Amino acid sequence: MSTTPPRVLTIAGSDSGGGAGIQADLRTFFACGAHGMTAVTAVTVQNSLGVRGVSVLPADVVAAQIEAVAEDIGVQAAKTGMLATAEIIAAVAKACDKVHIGRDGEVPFVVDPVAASMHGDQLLRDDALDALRTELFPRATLVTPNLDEVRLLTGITVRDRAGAREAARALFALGPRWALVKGGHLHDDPECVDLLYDGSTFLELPAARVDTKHTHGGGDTMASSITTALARGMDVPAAVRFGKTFVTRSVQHAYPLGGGVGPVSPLWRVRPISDI
Ligand code: PXL
Repeated sequence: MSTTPPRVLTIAGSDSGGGAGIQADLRTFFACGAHGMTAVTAVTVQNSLGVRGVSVLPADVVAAQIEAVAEDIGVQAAKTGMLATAEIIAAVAKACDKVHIGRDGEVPFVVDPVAASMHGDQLLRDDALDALRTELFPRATLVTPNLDEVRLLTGITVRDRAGAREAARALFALGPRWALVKGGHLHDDPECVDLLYDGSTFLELPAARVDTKHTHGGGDTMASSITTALARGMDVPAAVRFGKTFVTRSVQHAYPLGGGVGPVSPLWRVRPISDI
């Protein structure tokens, strides 16, 4: 017998191609030494070329998964990914309140406001954006939008580092304790600078841009590694620094897959079988 590792929960959609969504979250949790649990929201029919279909689960089934694992196994930190509909968002908010996940409960809660895939496939219905803003953001310990999601959520188009500050202020005004604006989509910037804001102090986190098109699941991997660090008791700036390093290394180890976009890979943390 050994010690039970930190238990972390992802509330997210399945990517049949194994690169993003709950599959990315689980492999990141594992690579960071945590026990991963899932509340599945939707099943995407997907490969490296894009999303062919989406089947959304009933909102009460999503809530029941959260409650089942929280009541028995316990959750040290949780994150959200693809939530698909306003009904699911409302059910997640209610279930999280019940089991004390989120801002006024004891359990750190990372809200990654996934809206679309890299191919532009919609993963969140239009009418769900408002639910994300009003029901989940005020419960979040940390929100982690990319620049496309920033534009959808705040109306601000970020073009430079000053714009990122304006966006961080607007996100913070929606109620999370911390907002992280991820600069990876500013393709003209030779660095990927993320900006963390707690309502008073800005923390810039730069990393060199990696020259690869294989970045599927990058946002999920970053949010999951941050969530695991929070479960281990790190504070938010330390957890975000860890997540930034973890995702940068995972992008450096991204690999081609199928005919399209390959995934970032946390496999750099795992020893090959021959090393046993
Ligand atoms: O990387 C965002 C994301 C999250 N969840 C699911 C996805 C994607 C991107 O494709 O398919 C299920």
